[in-house]
Formats: sequence, C-alpha cells, structure tokens
Amino acid sequence: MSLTARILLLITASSPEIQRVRRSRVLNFQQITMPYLAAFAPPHWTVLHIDEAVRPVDFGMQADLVAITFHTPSAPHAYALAARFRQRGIPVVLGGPHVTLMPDEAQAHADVIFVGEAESNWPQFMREFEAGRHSQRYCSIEPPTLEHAPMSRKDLFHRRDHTGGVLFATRGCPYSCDFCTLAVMYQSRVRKRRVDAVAEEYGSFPGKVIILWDDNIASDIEYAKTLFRALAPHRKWWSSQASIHAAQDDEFLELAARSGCKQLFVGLESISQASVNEVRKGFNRVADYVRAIERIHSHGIAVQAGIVFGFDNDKRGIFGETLDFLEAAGVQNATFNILTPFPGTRLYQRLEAEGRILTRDLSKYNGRADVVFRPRQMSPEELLAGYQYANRRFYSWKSVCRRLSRSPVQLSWTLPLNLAYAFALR
Ligand code: B12
Repeated sequence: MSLTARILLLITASSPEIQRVRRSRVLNFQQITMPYLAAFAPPHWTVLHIDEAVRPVDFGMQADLVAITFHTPSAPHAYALAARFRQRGIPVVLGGPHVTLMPDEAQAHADVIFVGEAESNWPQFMREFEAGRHSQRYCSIEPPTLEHAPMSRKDLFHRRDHTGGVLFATRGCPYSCDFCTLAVMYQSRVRKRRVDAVAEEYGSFPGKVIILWDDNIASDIEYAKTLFRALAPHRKWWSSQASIHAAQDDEFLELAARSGCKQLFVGLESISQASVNEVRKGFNRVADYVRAIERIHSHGIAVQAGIVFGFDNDKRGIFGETLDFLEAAGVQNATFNILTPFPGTRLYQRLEAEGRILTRDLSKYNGRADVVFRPRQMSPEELLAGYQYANRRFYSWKSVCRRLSRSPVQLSWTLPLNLAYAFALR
C-alpha cells in the first residue's frame, strides 16, 4: 500500500461560554491530550492542532480527518464543530471524558467515537482508516498500560501560560467518589509510566515550572517516592494533585519537597464529614484536616484546597464556616466548585432518580457559573451566591494577608497566585 501524505487536524474544543466562565481563572493550563495523541500518528501524516483557548477554528482548513477532544460543558459546541466539518465531507472522530461518559449521545454527532482510553485503539484506527475499513466505535475494554507512553509533541503546545511544561506520570485514581468522572473514565485503575521516561520528559522542558497532571500523585506512595528521587536532579519546581493520603507519609513529603514540589492540590471537598461521607469520600477525615495541612506545610509545601459546595448535608452556614476554616488553617490557595452532576456519574443517576436535575443544557455544567440541580438545604440561587461569596472572601486582600502571614510557605509561588486571582476576581 502506498503511504500518501495526509492531514490530521486535532482540536481541543473549548466553547465560548466555558472560556467566559474560566476567564477569572488565571491559570488556563496547557492541555496534554491532543499533543499526546499526536505522538501516536504515523509519520506520513501531517498533524495540526487547534487549541480553542488560543485561537478559533478555521472551517476552511484542509484536512483528511478531524479529531476533537472536549469536556462536558463544551459538548454542544464540539458537536457544532463536528457538524461543520462533516458538512464538507471530512470525517470526524470524537473522544475524551464526555464521549466516554455519554457514548450514544456522541455517536450521533460523529463518524467515529472513542470510548475510554486510546493508547492501543488509536494507532489501530489510523491503520484501518487508511485502509478504508474502520469501525464507528472503538472502546478500551481493558485500561491500557502506560509502559510505553510517548512524550507529548511539544511543537503542538500552543498556550502561553506560566508553566514551563506539562506531563503526567500516572493516570487514574483508586477511589470511586460519586461526583467524580474518573472512576468511569479509567475504571478506577491506576497505571504508571516508567520512572525514567517521566524523568526524561520532565527534564526535556526548558522552563522551570512544571505541572504533573496526575489525577492523584499519591495513589501509589512507593512509586511516587522513586519518581521524586528521579526528578530531583533536574532542579525544577512542580505541582500536582494528591489525595489526603499524601499527608500521612513524611518520607513522601520530604522527597516531594526535595524534588521541587512547591504546592499540592488536595481534594478536601468539604469541611463537613457528613458531606464527604455522602459522596463516598469518607476516607477524608475532616477532624484530621488541620494536622494534615500542617504536616504538608512543615515540609515547605503549600496547599491548594479543592472545595465543593452543594452537597445534601451542606446547610446555608457552610460557606462562612469553610472560609473560617481555610483562613485559620492558613491554606494558601483554593479552588471552589459548585457541585455538578456530570451525566454518566453515580451522582447524576441519583439526582435524576430524585427528580432534582434542573437543566439538561450541558453548557451549564461548568461548576462555576450555574447550578444545574436542586440542592437539598438551600435554593440554587443561595448556592450560587455562597460560591461567589467564597471566592470573593478568599481572594480579598484581608484574607490573602491573613492566610499568607499565618503560613508563609513558598511565598514566591503562592503570593503571585493569590495576587493574580485577587485581581482577576475584581
Ligand atoms: C488538565 C486538566 C484540565 C486543564 C486543561 C484542560 C483543557 N481542556 O484545557 C484545565 C485546568 C484548563 C481544565 C479545565 C477544566 N476541567 Co479538567 N482536567 C484536567 C485533567 C486533570 C487532566 C486531563 C489530561 O490532560 N489528561 C491526560 C490525557 C492524556 O488523558 P485524557 O484527556 O483522558 O485522554 C485520553 C483518553 O480520554 C482519550 N481521549 C481524550 N480525548 C480524545 C479525543 C480523541 C479524538 C480520541 C481518539 C481519544 C481521546 O485518549 C487519551 C489517551 O488515552 C483531567 C482529569 C483526567 N485525568 O482526565 C480533568 C478533567 C478532564 N477536567 C474536568 C473538568 C470538569 C474541567 C472543567 C469543566 C472545570 C471547571 N469547572 O472549569 C474545565 C473545563 C475546561 C474546558 N476548556 O472545557 C473533568 C471532566 C468531566 C467531564 N465530564 O467532562 C475531569 C475528568 C476531572 C474530574 N476529576 O472530573 N482541566
């Protein structure tokens, strides 16, 4: 078979609505998915990547195949993009979190869909596409090994942000919280890349600040320790996401700090034990939060708390109580979210069965600007107002001073972040 040159157009979709919602988020990080999938494309394909957070899609572009990745709130927009290319007779492939959660819905808008992970199916599809005998749906029955995961193609990273590089070492999280989509996407299976391959990619970025986009860098503590030893010689700064278990192992924290960890994003979710229990995250012991935060701080690592409002056990006082707690604990950064039942999760199924889903307009499933379900102990308007109050209070000058003077850990990392959020939220 002759291998003719072909063009693959990859699109990281981001709807105008979600871009508006995220404008106040100072950190609009580089996305790995498409530059990573590009690394699997056969060499006779020319691969182009449009990241909509950087520039709009040009519908006149020449392409033999278009592939789009998107999150739930960008689904209607991604379907509209797909329709424009399909009108021109260009086949469109859809994949990513929302497609995995809602495959039948996505299938109606695409020539081909990918359900789950694509490491083994994507190269197979590319071969079959060229041979003109591809399927309409590729499903990863068994989560793939990441033993041979390639480096993402840096030439396809288009965002200018504060980071010097983004990569992942592990994928998945062993826990199965009701609101989280990861358990469905990755079947709660944690996979790990080879430590030497991760260290090589990490060292290959010219910049100093690196984000490890792992779902939970503490999911395998011993692997993480080996990884941190391998990252340390590169003398860079990094941040990642971790479950509270990170705070239970001093050696983990010490090695993390020595390897350049400046901040860990920890999913505290709520300061109400009843609320975390309700969504099957009871391994978060609220009574231990202060000790856990202090322990992370004692190793010189800042904490970014992930907080969600709107659980059934949340009463109207939850917003003020949470802010009192975060300020007293000297938490350096926080990401607040409105509880959002993503279709395909257990949370969605429960709220739907209880008749509490208020809208099926997916563009509103953004966790920041809209409440899409009826909360148990407050009105949707009170939930939205409480979320906005939390953001405003946490990033007020008074709170910034109070929190950062209480625990001045990694000020060179946390102060610019706080100032950036404080200005963006004004
Ligand atoms: C990095 C990240 C971000 C970054 C960058 C994302 C971006 N679009 O710019 C930032 C911080 C900006 C971000 C923002 C948001 N995020 Co985010 N994010 C992540 C995170 C932590 C890692 C994603 C990643 O790079 N993974 C590594 C790559 C290699 O894996 P992957 O994307 O899963 O891709 C594999 C397969 O899914 C598949 N695949 C994926 N797409 C495609 C497409 C095709 C064509 C094919 C063939 C295959 C394929 O192939 C890959 C290899 O197997 C994930 C968690 C996760 N593990 O996915 C959450 C996650 C994707 N985010 C999530 C959410 C909710 C959001 C926000 C809505 C949050 C908010 N309220 O603002 C926004 C939406 C932003 C937007 N523009 O739409 C949810 C998605 C839920 C959902 N139902 O869609 C996740 C799953 C987190 C979670 N625990 O629930 N996010």
